[in-house]
Amino acid sequence: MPNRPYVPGDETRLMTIQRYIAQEERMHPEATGEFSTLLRNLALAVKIVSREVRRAGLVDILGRAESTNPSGEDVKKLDVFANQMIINALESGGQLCVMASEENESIIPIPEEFPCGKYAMLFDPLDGSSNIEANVTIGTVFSIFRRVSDGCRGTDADVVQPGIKQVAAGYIMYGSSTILVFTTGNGVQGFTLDPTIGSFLLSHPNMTIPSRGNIYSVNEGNRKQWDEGFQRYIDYLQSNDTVHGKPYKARYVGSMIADVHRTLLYGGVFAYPSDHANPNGKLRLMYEANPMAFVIEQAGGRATDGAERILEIVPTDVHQRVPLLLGSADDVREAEDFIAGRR
Ligand code: P6P
Repeated sequence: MPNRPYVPGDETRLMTIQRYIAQEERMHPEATGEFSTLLRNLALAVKIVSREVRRAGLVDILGRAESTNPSGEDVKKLDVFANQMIINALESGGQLCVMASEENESIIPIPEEFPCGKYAMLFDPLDGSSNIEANVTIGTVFSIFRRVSDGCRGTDADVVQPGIKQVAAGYIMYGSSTILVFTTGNGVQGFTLDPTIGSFLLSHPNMTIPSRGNIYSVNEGNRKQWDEGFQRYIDYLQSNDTVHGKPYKARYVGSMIADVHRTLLYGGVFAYPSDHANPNGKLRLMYEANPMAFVIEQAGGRATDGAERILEIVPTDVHQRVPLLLGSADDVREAEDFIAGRR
């Protein structure tokens, strides 16, 4: 059955995420159904997170949680809720051997009372949460690996793997609508939540990114700390060269998921590069850069640290930072040329 996208109003063409996952499972005779159940449970968890995000201004869930995360960043009440919601929804299903979260310093073991499975999942429960009070788009990012350790309970080795080993990755964006975008290595699919029936419906089948765009997305407030090559790249994008489609437009939300989703749809480049103050950039490799790199590459784009492919970086720590450039392949390669001094 083709992945017929949902046509608003045509209720006979519903391709729910459940049906899509079941269809994918039938295409893999070796599938045991564990992976499908994991995705379904994650979809359920993020529907509840979406509900809380949408009514955050009406219930006592805004504001700080009087704690900081492993990155030393203020934790918001909604961060805590989203983190616990995802852990509670997934720890008992029997598909995971271990989890890791931006909000938790160490790995999150599966409690003894629950069976353990063959997958390990990392997630950023609510990326961009500094924007919550301003009602700016935020989101959840996830990355799933097959376990590498023996035994039942997982270990650090199961969550600290190169991005090329991911079996699935994606994000849920709580924006004007709630959209779940993910890949299992077979292209990129987007599902929009229809709150009237509580289902994610296939709205963006087989998403692909243009080979070149005309938008760049970076925090220009860091300009004076950027390496010289990246400064020259942004100067180049701002040059008055209309024959070659310049100047590019500047768009920066400050929520990675919103900036990456726009880049996926419209093309161009999103960057959080290294700078003199942050030689490893700001974004996290394991639960921000890796999942986004998997999605962007599966959509035909490119994702590097300015030189090396993100997915081939061999990690050493679950919370390590990495410089990130991703988006249209031609744009990212052009940025790399400036960074390397080839232009
Ligand atoms: P800056 C949000 O806090 C976040 O982790 C990402 O979602 C976003 O891309 C980045 O930080 C924004 O950082 O330094 O530009 O505010």
